[in-house]
Amino acid sequence: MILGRQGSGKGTQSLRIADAYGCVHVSTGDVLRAAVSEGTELGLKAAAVMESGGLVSDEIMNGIVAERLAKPDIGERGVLLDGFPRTADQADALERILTDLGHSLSLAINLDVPVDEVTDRMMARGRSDDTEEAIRRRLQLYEEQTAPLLDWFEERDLLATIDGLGSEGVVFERLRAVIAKCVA
Ligand code: B4P
Repeated sequence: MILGRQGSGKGTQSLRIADAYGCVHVSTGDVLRAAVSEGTELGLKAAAVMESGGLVSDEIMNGIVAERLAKPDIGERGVLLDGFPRTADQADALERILTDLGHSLSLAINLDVPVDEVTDRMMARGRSDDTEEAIRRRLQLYEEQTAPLLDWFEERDLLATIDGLGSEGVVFERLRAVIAKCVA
């Protein structure tokens, strides 16, 4: 799985990793954005939360991930989780879901990019939820809810912190180096 501040490039690098290793890419942000654009019940619930820079509820997110990880392609190809877990409750749920399915987590990548840089990247990205206020709120929630998970992964000896500054290609080579140790 890959975690990091919003705008650190998780989505960008996840596409490269999935392409290089043939694993399934599960992005909770993509699932939510698809639901919003299709106007489903989930999308209607998620839209306002995302626009404000908030986090969609743990109950909803845990349900989405549990359902997706139960599909057979996950066992066949392996999975890269992008943007989940983001809270302690989601991390506990992930551990339970994987145990129930007979799977386990092999690596947690922390894509480390400083606040000033992710702010610039999100302003340049210009997604509809990238307003100044939403960006400020998202980064505050990251420090409060997601950053403490780094200790959770460290305690389980799963954490690798990668410098996310530099070109996309340079960052990808750093990621490959840690993934290689894990899949060897
Ligand atoms: P996500 O879809 O996960 O997106 P993100 O964290 O904002 O960005 P990411 O890190 O993927 O950065 P990107 O590659 O786009 O979340 C969106 C929202 O969904 C959340 O705010 C939340 O509301 C909700 N959500 C998702 N998961 C949830 C969960 N588990 N629980 C609750 N709510 C959840 O890169 C950013 C920009 O930088 C791009 O423009 C990119 O081109 C550029 N970039 C990338 N790499 C670069 C590099 N090396 N150098 C320069 N620019 C680079």
